[in-house]
Amino acid sequence: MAKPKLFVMPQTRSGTVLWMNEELGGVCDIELVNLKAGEHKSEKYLAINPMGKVPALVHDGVAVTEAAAICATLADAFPDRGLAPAQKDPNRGAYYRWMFFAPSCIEPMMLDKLGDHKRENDAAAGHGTEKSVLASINHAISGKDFILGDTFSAADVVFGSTLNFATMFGAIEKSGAIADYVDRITARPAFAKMMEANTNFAADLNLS
Ligand SMILES: N[C@@H](CCC(=O)N[C@@H](CS)C(=O)NCC(=O)O)C(=O)O
Repeated sequence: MAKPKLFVMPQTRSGTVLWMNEELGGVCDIELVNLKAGEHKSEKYLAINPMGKVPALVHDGVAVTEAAAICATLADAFPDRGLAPAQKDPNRGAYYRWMFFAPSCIEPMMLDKLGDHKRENDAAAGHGTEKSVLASINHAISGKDFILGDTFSAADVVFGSTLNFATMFGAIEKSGAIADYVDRITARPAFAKMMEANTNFAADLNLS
């Protein structure tokens, strides 16, 4: 079986899928897409992701975009690594819940906050309010090490990566259970390997 291929740009949301790749032991081939050189808008890349965005995955001839979907796909492709609950495990629902919550609620809330964007009708916004998103984040992680309790999973890669960005950019305060969780997941050896790979890829592309 050909290795899955990740299309990434260092210092972007690609960090999430590069971290996932490291948690799996480096199962993917990596192709750099230089956003600065406009490679994400090339005909070749738009055939993979018409959004013209990274990251993307091609596995067994199928293109997958969206960092969360890529992490879920990779976790299922390598079940022996134990990064996703089995199909019939009741925890599978919680795993999906928080994996989807990160891009659909935390991320838009973060962008609203950083862009000082006010909405007229909070009830119609799928990502709720800053207050409800923060309450949900605390509900997801308080009193346990990881999203699923004692077991680290791909949901922590997605949820944790989003929270790490949100606290780094100042959209969410890094304190209490959120600080403990972010510190815990970013202390993982695979996270450090991803950071090192990011630095090397940035040097390959002559980024400062
Ligand atoms: N919803 C996508 C977002 C991907 C995204 O916005 N990627 C940015 C880099 S962080 C990008 O490729 N921007 C280039 C552009 O839009 O021109 C995901 O979760 O993967």
